[in-house]
This record gives sequence, C-alpha cells and structure tokens, in this order.
Amino acid sequence: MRRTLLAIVSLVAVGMCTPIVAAAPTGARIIGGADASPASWPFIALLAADATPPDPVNQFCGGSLIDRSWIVTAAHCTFQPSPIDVFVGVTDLGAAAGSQARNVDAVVRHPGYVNDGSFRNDVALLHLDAPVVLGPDAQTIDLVAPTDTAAWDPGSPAHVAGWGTTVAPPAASVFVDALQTLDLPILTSADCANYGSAFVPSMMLCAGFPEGVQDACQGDSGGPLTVAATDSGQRVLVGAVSWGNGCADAGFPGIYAHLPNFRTFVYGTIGVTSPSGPLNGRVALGQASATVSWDAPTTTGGRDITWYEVVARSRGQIRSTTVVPAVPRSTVITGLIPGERYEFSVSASNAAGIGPAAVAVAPPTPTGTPSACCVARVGKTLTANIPAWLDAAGPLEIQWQSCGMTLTDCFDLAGATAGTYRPVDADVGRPIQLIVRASNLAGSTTTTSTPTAPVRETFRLVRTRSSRVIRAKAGEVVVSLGLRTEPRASLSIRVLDHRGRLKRPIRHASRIGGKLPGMRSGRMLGRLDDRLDHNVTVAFPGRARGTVRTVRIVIVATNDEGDTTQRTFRVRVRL
Ligand code: 4AZ
Repeated sequence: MRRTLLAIVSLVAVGMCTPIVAAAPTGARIIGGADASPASWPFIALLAADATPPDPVNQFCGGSLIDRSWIVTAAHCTFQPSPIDVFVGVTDLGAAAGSQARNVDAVVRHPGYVNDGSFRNDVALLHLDAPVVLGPDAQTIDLVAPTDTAAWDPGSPAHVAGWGTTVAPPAASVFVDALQTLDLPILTSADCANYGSAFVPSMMLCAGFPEGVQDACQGDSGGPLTVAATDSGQRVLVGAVSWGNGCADAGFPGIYAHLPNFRTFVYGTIGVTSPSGPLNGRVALGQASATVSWDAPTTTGGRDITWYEVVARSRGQIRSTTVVPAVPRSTVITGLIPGERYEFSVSASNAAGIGPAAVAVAPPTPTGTPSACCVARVGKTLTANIPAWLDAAGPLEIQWQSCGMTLTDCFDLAGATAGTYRPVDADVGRPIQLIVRASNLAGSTTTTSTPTAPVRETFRLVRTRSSRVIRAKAGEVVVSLGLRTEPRASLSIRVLDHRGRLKRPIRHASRIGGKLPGMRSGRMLGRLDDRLDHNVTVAFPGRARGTVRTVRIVIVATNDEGDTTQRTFRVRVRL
C-alpha cells in the first residue's frame, strides 16, 4: 500500500518527462525482465521508507553495496519524507527473513545535484549505522576499474535489477515480490539523442533498447547497472538507474547515472583512495623487448588492485601503454626499437583510481667489456679501459683483482680501486683483472675484464760478474761487462755513455754472448739470445795516460714487449 504511494511520489519526480508514446508492455516484469534467482544480486540494496520494524515492503528505490557501510544510489532517491531503511540480502520481498536491515545515518548527495528534475549528477551515498555482514547473499561491488573502459563500451552486455513497476506508465504500477532483472546493452549517447540537451553524456549513460519494450522503470531508481570486467569477468558497477521518458518507450532508452565519471565523488566520500606507487620496478632488456616487473605498492587504498598500467617512454614521448592484470606483477613489452633508450613507469589501479607512477629502471648496462692496458709488470702502471655504461646512477666502482692462472682464486687487491694499478712483487706470476660495478635503483651490474697475462717481474739488467778491462792501449779501452736481463728475455741493446750520448766516447763495440753483432753508434743491431749471459764488450776512445779513472757505461735494453730498462756500469780503467 505504502509502496504504491511512494512510487507515485517518484513518478512526480520525473513528471517533467512526459511520455511521448504510450508504452505497450509486452513482458510481465521490470518491464520485460525476469525473476532473479536467489543471491544472484548479493550487492543490491533495497531502500525502504522507515518503519519499526523495518519492512522491505516499503521499498521505493534500489542501491548498490559498495562498502560494508556504504550504499551508492540515485540522489533523487534521497528526498524522502521519512528516514531510509536499507536491506541487503533480499531477493524476494516475501522471503526477506535472512536479510540484513540497517538505518541510514548519513546521506551524501553529489554536490552538483539539484533536485529540479534535470537528474544531473544523480548520485548519492548512504552511510549505514552498522556494517553489513558479508556472506553468500550480501556482497560488495566495485565500480568498474578506471582502466577498463572496454567493459562498458557501447554494445557491451549489461544487467539491471530492481523491484520497480513491471508495467510502463501511464498504466497503474504493478509491483511483484520477485527482484526483476533485465539483460540490456550499453548504448551510445546518440541512442539517447531524442532526449536532446537533457541527456548530458558526462553525467549520464544511455542503456537499453532503442525500440523500447524492455527497460527499468519507477521504483528501480538508484539500483545497479552492471557489466562484466574485461578479463576477470567479475561484475562491476557502471550505472545507477536514474530516469527516462516514461519506461520502455521506443526512441527513449533508460538513462543511468554515469558512475565511472563520479568515481572521485564516490570513493572520495567513502574514504577509499587509489593505491600508492608500485615498489621496486625493474626492467630486463631483451632484443626489441623488455620484461618489466615490480612489487605491490605499500598501500592498496582500501580496495584490491585490479590492474597495473605500464607506460613505455623514449625521448620523452609515450610509446606504449599496457594494462595488465594484478598478477603476475610482470609483463613483456614488445616492439621496442633496438638501440633506443626506454623508460618504463608502472602504476597500480583499484576501483577508486590510478595511483602514482613508479619508474622502472633497467639495471646498469655496459656497452662493452673493460680491459687493463697494457703489459702487467711489476712497477709498471696498468690503466683501466672502461667503456661507457647505460643507466648507471653515480660513479662506477672499480676493483683490481689478482687471480690464479685458472682464474678461480681471485682476490681483491686491497686499496686498488682507482683507474690505475701498479703491480707489486706479490702479483708476479698471477693475471690481473678488473671488476667494474655500476649501480642504480634496479640493482647493480658487474663486468669483468679479460685477465692480463701473468704479471712479470720488473725488466732489469743484472750483472753476472764484475766487469773486466780486456784491453787498454793508447786510443782505446776495451771493457767486457757480464750482464743479463731479468727475467731472461730476448732483447736488443743500446750502449750509451754516461751523458746519454751515443757517438762519443763509444767508438765501436761489441761482443755480446760471444757473438759480435754489428753495432753502429752504440746501437746494437740484431737480437740477443735470452738463454745466455751477455758479455758486452765496449770499446771507446781513450788516451792511455796511465791515470786510473772510473768510466760510466750506460746499457739500455729493450725487450720484445717494448719495455726498456737501463743500467749504469762503473768500470775502473787505467787510461
Ligand atoms: C524512476 O522514476 C525511473 N525508464 C527509473 C527508470 C526510468 C524511468 C523512471 C527509465 O525510478
């Protein structure tokens, strides 16, 4: 009885929309719907006029349970002469025994809603005095994910349900106990063109049948319009029954509050936020592809994460946007241009919105292998040759290592962390290698140079015996020096005087290793045998005056590796 009265009240509310064509209801239900099976709409809320005890027969509008304590409904449902009772867990009004009744202790209408019959911003939230206990017939529903516009593209199958009248006005309302459901497609705004400027696409969704026949109607207002989420198939909310020109009239499909566009109002009011940024974004680069992975954000904002969005940028331009499900937290981005540098960012989204983007970085990548230049010899400086690195944050770390011949027992050379290293005696016989490490947020990458040849001893000339004056006569002194290289090496030799000059006083030379190679201007032509001690005979002009002098002879040796060493021999001769 009371229910009929309230239905008339709501009819007055839409009274501005005079039906153009009288409806010809063909279906027996919602206008052309069907009985809902029990618990098939566990998130639907029944709004009833206050009674003690609360009575679902006082139903006047519908709503959706979007949180254990919050109902989303149409704002035009909130202008009631009495407080609102909410029932959850009802399908059949005649069998509401197991349902949960709550009082509404706060009504939050969209701030842009004006109750003038224009139905703009026709959305409101009802706060329940106690949270609903969730179970098989009482469940919450989320708004469609912000990234999932495909779920409600025109043509998408949708569903609406309500306890509203089953016959179109102007015929008298006929209510049935069974919740009525209707399968209907989302339509384009153009399908609601007959409404003219009263249809505001940013605030309203057009859904149903241009030919009429099936529709939501008075008493269904505020109730859920759902679609299936892409991929998961989960039912999500896109609309709340709002208004229309009559019901099921040809050319005038049903109009629903555009919930995706009221997402901020809805979730902002109930205190659900978008998730924080994903953590630990990382990238493994492949050929023309990248595997981007991340960890879940610290805060989900109060709703499960539904999607992650991965954006690839190069040179400041967005190259691709990929939306991936909540698990696994990884995706392969393909179609990248080899050689181009990409930056990836990942953001998490829940029903409330898309969170901040977290940058995913590739670990540092070397453009080549480092090497140590040049010959590894005690006392001779090795220089690190390090190719450029990509994506290194901060300076590269350099470590020199001494290794066994099989490169198994490498150890860090203490303190050798600069771009150069001068091998010491302890390094002799062991190759040296260079470890270069670069780090960034994604971690660190290490490259190892090819090892040097085993470190050689210092190249030097040693005496094998004391020098002997072989001959000293007027005009010429011939001295024999016993010497060899250490380590033994095949070498060439130059003989200089103590002033570093070649021509004088040396006039001619030399007998080396028993042979007499040609020597001009002090430079030895030919090579010395590395197995022999050398017997260098130096002849230089002198005048035998009978005085004893110390003569300095400088021998400079150069080996095959281009190392030179020199040694000064002092010989006492009687001139
Ligand atoms: C109403 O007044 C109402 N045909 C609901 C839906 C439609 C019209 C009116 C759509 O509750």
